[in-house]
Amino acid sequence: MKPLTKENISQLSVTTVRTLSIDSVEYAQHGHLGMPLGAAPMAYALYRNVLKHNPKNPKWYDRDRFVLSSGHGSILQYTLLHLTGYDVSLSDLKNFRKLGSKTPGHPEVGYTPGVEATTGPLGQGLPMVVGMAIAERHLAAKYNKDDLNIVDHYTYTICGDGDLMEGVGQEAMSLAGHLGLGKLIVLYDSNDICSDGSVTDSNTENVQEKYKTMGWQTILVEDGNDLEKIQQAIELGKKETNKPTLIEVKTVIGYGSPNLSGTEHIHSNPVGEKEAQLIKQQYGWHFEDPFHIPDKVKEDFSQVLSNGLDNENKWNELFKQYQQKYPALATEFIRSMENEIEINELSTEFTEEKVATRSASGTVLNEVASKVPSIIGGSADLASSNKTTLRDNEFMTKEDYRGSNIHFGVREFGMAAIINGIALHGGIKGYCGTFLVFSDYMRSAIRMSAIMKVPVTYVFTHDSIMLGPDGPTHQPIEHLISLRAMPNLNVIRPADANETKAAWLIAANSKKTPTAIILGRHDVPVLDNASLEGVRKGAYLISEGTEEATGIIIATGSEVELAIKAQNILESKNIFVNVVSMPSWELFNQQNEDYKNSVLPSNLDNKLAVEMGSDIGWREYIGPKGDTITINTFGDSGNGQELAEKLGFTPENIAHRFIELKERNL
Ligand SMILES: Cc1ncc(C[n+]2csc(CCOP(=O)(O)OP(=O)(O)O)c2C)c(N)n1
Repeated sequence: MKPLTKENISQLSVTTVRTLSIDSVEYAQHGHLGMPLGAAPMAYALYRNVLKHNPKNPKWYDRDRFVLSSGHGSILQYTLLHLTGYDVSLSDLKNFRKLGSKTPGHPEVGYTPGVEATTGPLGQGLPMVVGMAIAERHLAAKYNKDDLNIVDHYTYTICGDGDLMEGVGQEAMSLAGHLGLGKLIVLYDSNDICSDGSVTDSNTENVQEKYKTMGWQTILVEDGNDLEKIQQAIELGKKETNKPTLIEVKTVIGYGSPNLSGTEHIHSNPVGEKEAQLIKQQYGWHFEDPFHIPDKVKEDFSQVLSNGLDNENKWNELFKQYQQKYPALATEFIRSMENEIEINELSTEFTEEKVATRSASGTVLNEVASKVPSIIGGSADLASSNKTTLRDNEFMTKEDYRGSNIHFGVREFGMAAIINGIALHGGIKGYCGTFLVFSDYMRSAIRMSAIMKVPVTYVFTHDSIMLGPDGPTHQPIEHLISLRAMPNLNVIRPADANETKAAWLIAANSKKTPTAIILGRHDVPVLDNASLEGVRKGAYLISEGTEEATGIIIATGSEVELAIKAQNILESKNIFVNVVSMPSWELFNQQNEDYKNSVLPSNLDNKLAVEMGSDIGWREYIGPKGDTITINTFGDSGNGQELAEKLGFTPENIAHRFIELKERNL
């Protein structure tokens, strides 16, 4: 690498990025320093010279998006946010990794102005930028008119070796190549080192060749300190409009550290005061005070603010013209970007006697799409099973991004993480679907939706052993409780078509909480008393006993039908029970005690929960003397109905088990 000289103002700025990173990590006595020291020049090039952004308005619609996929190098991003004038102060840098700070351990969207996505789980930054780039192309295709390109920006990320080793990154990059996302540029911080040592201990593939075959333009920058070459590579990336670009920038991890650079020993943790001094000496840094920013550097970065303001003003002018020419579209665009579009009601009527909730979902989703112009989504190659296709819309292709349907291919994890990126971009409501059992593949991305408060919708069909012959690998058991265990995720398992409609209303109007709608494959009756208000409250009395109830059968999804049939059997024996449909634990938990007690009175001991899934968690609702009919083993291959009977999911057995429970509690 060329030595850095402080004569050059850009180099001095890069050095300042490095020294601020050193000081912040030393101050915190925690954090990853290796990546920031190696990748500082490319991050500087982006923030100082490339990004179209206005630090004073981090929400400007047409800003370039940047995500630090190597989230462990967060201090690099915070340093640049500070230097370029975002609302991140020097004391925020000093509070790096402290409780309640704007500078958490990994970048977290919503906490730090200028952070577009939460990163840290390696690999997931890549699908999120792919999602953002898809969103940009889709909105551009939809809203840009004549020469009024109101949506016209690039998406950038810096990723590391770790990101590119993760499967989820590869799923997303493969789709990005397929869709020809020409405005996506990935800078690959190629330092050959990861946490445990050399990348070659586990990886020998030719990264560039690999992504070339996936339809990417690839460029090599041999010296990660060469700002000019980095800049040129980015320009080449911008010129290639039909392919996404991967720029492999060769860097040295922990650049400048005489004893640790180029090794895994500087990947994480502070280097200590002595080594920190040695690194600064190596840079020719003569300032004694920590967190020092030379005036020349401040001046250098001040250009970003004036450029940003100019760019945004130009866009404002453009948008004014657009508003004059296309007022309705302009309003729709703003409302979509602000996520203001709400649905008051859905008019779909279900007149059939029986309909599978997955089919009802498909019908309702299409009505939702007719009311929410900004909805896009798809399935991981199971659209016809998940009923996720928007019938009046095309599929998105490389040639035409207007389609609201996306063929995600068999890439569940990538799909979910891409949907997060699409939603984070703004302007679009995202959904995606697969079988419930494969939610495990997507779990980390679902968790990221919940952490980031991104209100995407997951459509999970084939929700129980009732799917039958595909057998235990396809029959979900622990999945419901596993999803319910996740904070800030609404899990809704509707009992019938009308509860499904309610679930979609909740999902489509959600502002900060993702929703998992859990749907069945087999037909269930359209129930008489299914209630939107009841679903909103998570649980409600769907069928009242004709005389004072001696107990309650609580059921979810398709088991509500069985519970109501069991209620009838019990009534024929003069035993009266109420049936509670409980589509969502999370929504029920949010109700006040009076409501909860009115639905599940604490003075009624005989509570029997019926659900084709694990019994974990039901005790809270059935009380100390209640019981469950659930499944705590894997299922079996065979006819779904026969399997259900074998496992006790029949009205007769439910009635029988209730009588047993009642007698036990006498
Ligand atoms: C999914 C996931 N697995 C493991 C980690 C822990 N981890 C953080 S950084 C890292 C190594 C990453 O290597 P690289 O991308 O080369 O980063 P560099 O060493 O250059 O900083 C690991 C394993 C993580 N954050 N996410």
